[in-house]
Amino acid sequence: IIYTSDHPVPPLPEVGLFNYLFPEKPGDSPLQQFDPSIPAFIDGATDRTVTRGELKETSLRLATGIRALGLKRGDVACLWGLNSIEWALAAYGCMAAGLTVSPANYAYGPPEVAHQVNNSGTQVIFIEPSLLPTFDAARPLLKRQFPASRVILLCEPKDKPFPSQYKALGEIMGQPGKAARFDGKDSRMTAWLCYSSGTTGLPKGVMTSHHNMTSQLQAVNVAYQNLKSGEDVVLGILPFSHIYGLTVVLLQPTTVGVPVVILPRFEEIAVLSAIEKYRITHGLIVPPVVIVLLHSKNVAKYDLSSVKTFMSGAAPLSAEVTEQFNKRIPHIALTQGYGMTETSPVSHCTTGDENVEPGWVGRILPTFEARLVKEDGEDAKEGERGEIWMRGPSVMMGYHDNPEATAKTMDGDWLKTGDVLIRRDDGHYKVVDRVKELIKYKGFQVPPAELESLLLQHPQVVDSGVIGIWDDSQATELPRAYIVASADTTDKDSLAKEVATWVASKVANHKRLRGGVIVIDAIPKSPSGKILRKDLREQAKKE
Ligand code: AYL
Repeated sequence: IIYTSDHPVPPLPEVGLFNYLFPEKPGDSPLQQFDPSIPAFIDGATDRTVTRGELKETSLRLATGIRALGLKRGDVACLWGLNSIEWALAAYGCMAAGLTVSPANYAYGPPEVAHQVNNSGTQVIFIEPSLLPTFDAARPLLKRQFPASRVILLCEPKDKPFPSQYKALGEIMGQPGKAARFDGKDSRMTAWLCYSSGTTGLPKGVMTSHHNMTSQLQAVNVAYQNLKSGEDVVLGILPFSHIYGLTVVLLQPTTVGVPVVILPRFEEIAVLSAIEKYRITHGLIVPPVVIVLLHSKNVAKYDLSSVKTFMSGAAPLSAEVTEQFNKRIPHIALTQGYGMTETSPVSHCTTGDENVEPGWVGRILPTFEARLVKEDGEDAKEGERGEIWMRGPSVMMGYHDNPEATAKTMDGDWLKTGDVLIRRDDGHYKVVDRVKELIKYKGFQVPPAELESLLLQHPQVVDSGVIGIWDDSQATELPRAYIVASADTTDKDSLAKEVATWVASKVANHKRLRGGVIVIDAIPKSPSGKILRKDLREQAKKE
């Protein structure tokens, strides 16, 4: 049984992402074109504004500068920093130059960023100056040398650290060039390379083509985010380096002429005052932010009357939390989306204007097709649980340089998501379980395989299994490690503590073992040696 959307499929362009956003000739884009004087991005801390006209011109000037560095269409750029106007400009400049952009998580340490830079084949890195020491620490792990010309700082020239061997973004610009073209078949070339562990193993580069992304933006415009130019303003706190912030915050508002107020991270007072100051109408958030707002004493102190919608996605939002939120802030519609990096990302959402049951993720977006497959391979019937498989023009081209992982994840052109959903007769879906390894801490991916192999490097850990423990109070999973201690271990409690601290010193903040470290006698395994995470989860319930 194949399910589709009730919405008609919008036009799906076969053109490069940049020319879809800023067409060069008629026929490049189905999008309405807007006044160049409308703001595209506003820095929520400094008020600095970039208009649509400036965004386009700066991107085309950057394209010339990027080409002058010897880079060409299809080469890979890594973008590394917190959300900022410079980050946004660098991203649009790379798109104009036709580079594949691989955005890295700000919190990454040297081994994590080295994995992504090496695996993606990054040739140029755009980096926030505060991360230079981390990058220098990663250099010995890199396969490629990065001469000073291939390291570009994400800051204004006046804010460059002094002395600096590197140029700031504004210092590499040339005369406005032309955007690289990706017509027809070329629209299947990789535009974005975000990293996701998928259903198993280490983070892999998800090849999101120009066509994948333009199809997603077309679908989102019809069915996900109803934004109107001249009326709406979007809150830009979700990291642009994760597909959620990238697609729905960095790119989609530009398609409809709506400004984004950029803030580097979620900080309660900064967000509330930005909402009041800029009359923000739409917030893209994750469940832990809903919890903060729910319990915040500050919500009443700010004027949030401009807000129409908060869309929560990337992790489960329960019925209880939704109901509490609706009671506390009734004028804001709290909607929910579901999707994954591999679907560019949104495949399901509620829209706020229909009578949806709280805790459900709504209907399928146009362009997507879905199947619900039971463990025995049969189709799930109404109300029955099944793994959801997705198909359509926004499903990734595959994992970069990893045909084995691609083959395991795809069944023909169907993507096996590893998520278990139920579907009601009226086309609404609810996420009820996850059958893949992935843990999510506040919407960020925590691949257990990565933590498990790290744990084995600890001299007193002989085996390990990592799972997520649900924490209601923060509406997130917390990564927990079960470890087997070496025979010479005398004090298991202090080992557990020591291992948690040791891991924290080696991984990005969101991967810390906040769910604890527990020493056990043996890690439950299948006869083939696979960790039986289900058994660990059962054990956790008993503790
Ligand atoms: P990735 N409820 C439960 N689990 C979810 C939900 C949800 N609403 N959304 C995503 N997930 C889980 O690639 C699920 O296990 O996400 C899925 O396979 O980092 C995994 O997260 C994907 O992790 C939205 C809604 C963006 C979702 C997204 C996708 C974020 C990318 C915008 O409105």
